[in-house]
Amino acid sequence: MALSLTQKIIQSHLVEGELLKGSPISIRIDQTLTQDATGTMAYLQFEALDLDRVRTELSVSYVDHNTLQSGFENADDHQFLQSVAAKYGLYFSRPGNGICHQVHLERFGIPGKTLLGSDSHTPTGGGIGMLAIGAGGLDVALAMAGRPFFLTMPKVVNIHLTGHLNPFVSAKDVILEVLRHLSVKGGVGKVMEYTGEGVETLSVPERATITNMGAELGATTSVFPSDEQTRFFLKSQNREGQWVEMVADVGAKYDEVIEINLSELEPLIAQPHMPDNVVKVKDLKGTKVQQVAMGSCTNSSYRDLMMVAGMLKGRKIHPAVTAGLAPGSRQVVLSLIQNGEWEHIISAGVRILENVCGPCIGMGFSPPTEAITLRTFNRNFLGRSGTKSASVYLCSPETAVAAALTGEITDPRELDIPKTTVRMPEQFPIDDSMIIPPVKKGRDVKIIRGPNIQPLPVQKPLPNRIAGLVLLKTEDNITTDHIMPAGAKILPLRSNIPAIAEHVFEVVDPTFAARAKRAGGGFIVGGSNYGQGSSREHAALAPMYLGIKAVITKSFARIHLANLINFGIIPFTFVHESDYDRMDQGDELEIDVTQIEKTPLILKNKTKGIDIPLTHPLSIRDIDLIKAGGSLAYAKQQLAR
Ligand code: MIC
Ligand code: SF4
Repeated sequence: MALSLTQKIIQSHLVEGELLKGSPISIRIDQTLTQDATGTMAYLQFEALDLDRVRTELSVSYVDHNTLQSGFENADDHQFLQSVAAKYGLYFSRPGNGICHQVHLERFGIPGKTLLGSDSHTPTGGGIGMLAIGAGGLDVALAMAGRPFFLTMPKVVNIHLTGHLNPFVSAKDVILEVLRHLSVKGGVGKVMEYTGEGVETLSVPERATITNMGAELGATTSVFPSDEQTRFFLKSQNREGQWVEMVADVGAKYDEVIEINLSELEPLIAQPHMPDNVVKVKDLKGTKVQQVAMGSCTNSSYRDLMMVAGMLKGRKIHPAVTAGLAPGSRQVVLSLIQNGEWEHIISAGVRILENVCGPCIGMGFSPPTEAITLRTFNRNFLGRSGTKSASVYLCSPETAVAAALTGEITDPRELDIPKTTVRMPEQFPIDDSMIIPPVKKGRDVKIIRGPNIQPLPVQKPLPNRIAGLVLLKTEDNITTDHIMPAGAKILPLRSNIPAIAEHVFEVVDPTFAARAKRAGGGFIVGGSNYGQGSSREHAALAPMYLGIKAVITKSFARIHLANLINFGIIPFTFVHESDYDRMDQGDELEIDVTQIEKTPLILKNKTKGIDIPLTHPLSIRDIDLIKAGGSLAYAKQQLAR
């Protein structure tokens, strides 16, 4: 049978199951990555597994999220992570070296390999032909322990590209077009596989922009073939030896086909507060802009910063706009310093931030009250920028620079700037001195644990009956940024669950944590696509700590669903979606879960005096795991065998 590239990579890594869409499978993981904001938990969990060393081909621990260090907390985490990496045989990318996904693409990604990362934008690796998937920290810890990764065999959607991008239209516009078409839930249960002659016209970083933001579709991942462009990129990184050709078989069948003619695309922009709220840039022409932020794992590559520098050359940032740039990696900055382009960015008056996530996750550079800010990032969820009243628009570097120069939303094609394209270099400067390689014998390394590193809370085994109040009823498309916000105040508490739990649902209802504690826990009722966005398992772990027993929704997003199961919170869905309307905050509920295998289960809404049938997406393994008190307890039993 002719296979798609996705199916080929899955088949060559298959541990259990069959290539039957919708059925449970498990795959071998070759590489893992973590970042500091999810990594501390992942390594606490890995430690709990009592192994000497990671069992992957390669595992890398990056520090890129929590680097403000306005107190001891972030710095404590960094020391902890560095000592863990030394002890267990991981590469450690030091703070300031760059954003995990950008650096991984440059220095570690290999076509045809599997990569599991504790960050939802891990699919960036699809730009180099990897099957790169985002997951919760616990799943990554288990992969580091050599355990397979469990997922549902995805549908494969073919995005067939023809034509070529016109000047000032870029890869970001491609993925914004896909989001406009499919929405933030259009990719759930699917892998987006790019083919067609348009693919050859895109460099690896451009492809990575597209696969990166495929996360916003809710997709399992996105993947490009590995071809001559991929070889060229690997060669420029002194890694040509790691290149292999990876393409779909001729005649491969796809579950869906979407045609995009690159030549017909125009500059696009996502309006507040969802990445799929996409319109043409020209439709917003003239809207005044107060801030422009460039960078993030979506748009901070050599290609993007060269475009920014080229457009800024000899020009100045508009006096009404503050512009900031957080470069993707030290390598990108070094390249632009060496070729002389960096000067144009500095001369124009751009504020230079660290080579980290920074403003993308609300770590500094928050916009002013009620400001309009144009960002080259991937998420514009309410409050994520650190300013709840601000309006965040997502766009390409070209559109961002156009606004920075004119002070208003402007189609970059209308600027009086010669239309240029960026040529990728034959050779990048290679300096891995900020990546500390694993030590041979880690056994004697002592793990450094400052006071910000608190022990893991554990879940109790599943009782026969769960009861309590509906503590919150939410709408559709609730993100993990709503459930467990990030930003400069909360992010430093990622390795301290009792402290971070105080902020659960803060942007939705600041009384939530106190009410949950007072009630001794309870239930959350949600709409569809509940838990989309970030992979942060804190959005499950902190509610678990507050005593949340089950979340009852119309549907769940993939990574959050897995995280809930991992921490023993039962994910129920309504048999009849209309029953959502029969539930209110404050209702008293009771569910008998002795026969959890058999659906429907009956939820007794005692306040309303009605019975509501519930079901769940749990596999037999998931049920065992929930009964065992969560994934960690279950895995320890398995490894002990
Ligand atoms: C994000 O973009 O939301 C993050 C911060 O990178 C998260 C991970 C986290 O919350 O630590 C993600 O995308 O998974
Ligand atoms: Fe960092 Fe933003 Fe990328 Fe998340 S989306 S990894 S916060 S740059």
